[in-house]
Amino acid sequence: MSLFSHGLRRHGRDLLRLGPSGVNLVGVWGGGVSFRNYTTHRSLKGVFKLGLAGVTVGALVGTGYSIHRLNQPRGHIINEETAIPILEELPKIAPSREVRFPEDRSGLKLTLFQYQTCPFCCKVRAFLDYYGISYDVVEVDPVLRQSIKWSPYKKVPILVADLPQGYQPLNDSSMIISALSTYIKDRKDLRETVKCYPHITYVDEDGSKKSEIMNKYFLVLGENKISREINEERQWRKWVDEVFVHVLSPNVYRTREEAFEAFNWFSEVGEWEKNFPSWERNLIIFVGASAMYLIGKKLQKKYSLKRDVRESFYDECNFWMKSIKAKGTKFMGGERPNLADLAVYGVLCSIEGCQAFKDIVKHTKIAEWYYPMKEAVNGHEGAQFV
Ligand SMILES: N[C@@H](CCC(=O)N[C@@H](CS)C(=O)NCC(=O)O)C(=O)O
Ligand SMILES: *[C@@H]1O[C@H](CO)[C@@H](O)[C@H](O)[C@H]1NC(C)=O
Repeated sequence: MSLFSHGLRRHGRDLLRLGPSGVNLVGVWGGGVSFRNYTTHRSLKGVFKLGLAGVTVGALVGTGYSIHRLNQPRGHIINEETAIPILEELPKIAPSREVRFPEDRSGLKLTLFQYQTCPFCCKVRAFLDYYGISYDVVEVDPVLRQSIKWSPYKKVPILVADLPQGYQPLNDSSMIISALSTYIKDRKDLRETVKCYPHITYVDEDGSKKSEIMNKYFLVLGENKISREINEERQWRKWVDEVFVHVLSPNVYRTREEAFEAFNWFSEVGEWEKNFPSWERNLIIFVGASAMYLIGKKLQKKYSLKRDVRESFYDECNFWMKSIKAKGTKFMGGERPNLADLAVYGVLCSIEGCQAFKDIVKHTKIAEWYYPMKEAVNGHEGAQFV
């Protein structure tokens, strides 16, 4: 019997299939990789589940919703009830940590279910930190995922707002940011705002059911002030989700050495030493880094990156920096960051400890924008607008 019996769950596309015995090592979907269902050997199962938990943390694989994919012919849209649920109760889960800003005037009570180095989770944290909005963090175990069992949506980040009407879960990093931005700007009832982001469900070309959130880059503003800036900000946010994140993984896991370095850094920021015994941590790092190295190669092809993937990374960074230069401002948003700045920054800071990051700092002008951004986010410079 093979150790990895039917492999790590997949979604979207198989990225690594190791032979007919069903050794399907890694499932990649969304932006993440999870190691699940990998063994039928009962006694080993639990051990491996635990041991491999956290590998997703390093999963800097692009989202399943790539431009590539969106451009492929679609199946049909299913007309389904898209009532957006609100919960009366949420299982009592102790937060892993609490982020508190004394100056927070948002009046929001938020819990972020996340993986520490998932780029989409970093994006949401960049937003909350910049605006100085307090939140609790629940670090989700990427294999067992008990702490999000209550949710029909199976990815992270999930943000839960404790509202007078109940607990309101918000799915998807971009939708979370749009809904909260609307709240900051108009102080509109968050529950009403959330209703403006319905899901459409469709069957894609290989017959699997998919769900997408409509309008996720749109704020729900009272007046119709569709300016050039708003349009531009939207386009860039979409670019981050559909293009920019996809250059990350092949770069972070470009060589075996880099993959190992990256996983060691994930271990550090994810406090794996605290969370796992050392043999387990080593196993995660070994299996994770080896798998992600191979997956990186597949993704390079899938997203048509250049042979030297760094070139593609530099290209995208240069594209971003040139566009800011053309505006002649400090940030894309002007003298202050906008949501596009926060999105690019959030995704990039998920790889700050990796060689790929050092290389873009060295070979592009990204630092001229990145470090002022970091200062703005860590200094909660947006707090005055909340
Ligand atoms: N479009 C989503 C993508 C979120 C996503 O793909 N998250 C990954 C982690 S990086 C995930 O949860 N994958 C499923 C899993 O690991 O169980 C967003 O922007 O929030
Ligand atoms: C979250 O996702 C679930 C499952 O896809 C869906 O039923 C629910 O309506 C979503 N909630 C929001 C606020 O979008």
